[in-house]
Amino acid sequence: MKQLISACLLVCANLAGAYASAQTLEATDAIARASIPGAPNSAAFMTLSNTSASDISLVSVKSDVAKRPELHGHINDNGVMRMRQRESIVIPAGGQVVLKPGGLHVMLLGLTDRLMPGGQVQLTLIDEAGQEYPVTAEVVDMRQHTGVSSKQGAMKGHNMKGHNH
Ligand SMILES: [Cu+2]
Repeated sequence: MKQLISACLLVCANLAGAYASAQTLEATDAIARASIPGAPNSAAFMTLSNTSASDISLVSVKSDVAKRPELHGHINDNGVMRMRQRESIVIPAGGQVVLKPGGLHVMLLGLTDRLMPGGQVQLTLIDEAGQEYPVTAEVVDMRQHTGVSSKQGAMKGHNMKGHNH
């Protein structure tokens, strides 16, 4: 009887410990790049905030929209930025990591369908302990977005110059 009780105490303590140290990861501003017809790949970007007291090391990603979703980063290869698959993306305890174009990103290789602007993409980030973090990303036409803002910038510049040229 005494053994049973101590066994229970041990298990209960472990469960409580596991619950207390449950890691939480919040994804904000999650977007996926809309794909043009026939484009095989896309990418997703977001801000990841680790609200737990332990580092979270993401090691893989799942998604139904791509045959091979991967964690990617960029490396400087003799002055040329190239993207490479990463074994992990670590979000430090209490810290943030931003996934953005030209930096870390979720690569969506082998799209199973076209990503249309206004749609949504479901991603599941997985850490080294196997814990899953679901993320919903809004599909955004980033090409058009960039074009519009640079056009606006150019027009602004033109207006500011006035009749000087
Ligand atoms: Cu990539």
